[in-house]
Amino acid sequence: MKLMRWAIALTAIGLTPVTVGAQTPTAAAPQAAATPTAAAPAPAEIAAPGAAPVSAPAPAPAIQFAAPTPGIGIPDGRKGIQDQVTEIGRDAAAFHNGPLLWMCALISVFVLALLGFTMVKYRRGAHPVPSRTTHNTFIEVIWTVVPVLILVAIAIPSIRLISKQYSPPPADVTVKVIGNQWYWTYQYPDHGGFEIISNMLREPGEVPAGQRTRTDADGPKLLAADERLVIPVGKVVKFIITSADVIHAFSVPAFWTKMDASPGRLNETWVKVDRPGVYFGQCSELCGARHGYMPIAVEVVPEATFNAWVASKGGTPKGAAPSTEATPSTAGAGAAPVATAGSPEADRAAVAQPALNQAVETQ
Ligand SMILES: [Cu+2]
Repeated sequence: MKLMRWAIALTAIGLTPVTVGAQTPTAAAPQAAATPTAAAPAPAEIAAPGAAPVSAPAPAPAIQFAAPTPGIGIPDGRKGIQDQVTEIGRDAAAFHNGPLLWMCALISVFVLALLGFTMVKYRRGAHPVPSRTTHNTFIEVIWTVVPVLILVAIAIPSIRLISKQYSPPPADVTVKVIGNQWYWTYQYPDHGGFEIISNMLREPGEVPAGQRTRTDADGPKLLAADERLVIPVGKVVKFIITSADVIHAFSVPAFWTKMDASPGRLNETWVKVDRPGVYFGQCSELCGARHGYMPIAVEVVPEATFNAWVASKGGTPKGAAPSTEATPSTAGAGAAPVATAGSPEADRAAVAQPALNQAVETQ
């Protein structure tokens, strides 16, 4: 009888942690397994091993990343600017493809025609004695005033566009984007401060067996990333952009977004994407040996899906008290505050971080 009681007690002790561990929201996110935030167990779960299973919150579902749409948000061989999915992008692309290109073409043709006309008409054979004309007030006024008018015609819509880009509406979502050699870190300060580390996905055969490799559902070669930057559709998303080491540039062509990520400096840009989907970009500033291997994969989803994704990463809805599970990564160089960039702590973190980087590991 005594033996039986011991057996029951031991069974209870052995089972309890397993039951509680299975309820962690982070465990429900398979694609997050590589991130430190997902791997770190929440302190509350460790502190209460005996909690009744029924009183614990249900695990938040992880979202499934969508496959990219051919021709949208990815290069597809067409020349020119990618199809734009933001209002500013559409305005800018229309301005470029319309008035600007026409003006460039007309001016080029006019100058070429003028050159050809002069070369033929005033060639040495036809004009053995060159003209001694040095000034013509009327023509000088024309060639000064007309270019000025052309530049003013270009400047007015350009300045209007720039002013729109630099006067963002109040942000619904804020994402801090940190460039690292050679991967991206995305932090969500308004959603509990959780952090995502995004590495390029390598091709099958390029990494040791068992590691995740790229599939067509992830995106094209060199653009697919293991973790995507997820933002809600139709919402104003503010990007605060900086770097933990050298100058990078955060660029997503379909959003008309390109902004330098400079160490010790916070640059800001914003987007309001009106179409769900997957959009790819790349670091657009030469930043070192693997500059070409730090893609940006953005997934734009409905707000409900965004909230589910935030919960699956241990985040909280905007404005809610930070969850105890949303412990920002302390391992990443990106977690170091910008103000301390260059400090011994930041240097140590920068050295330690590449251990998480699949690209560096397999270099
Ligand atoms: Cu870079």
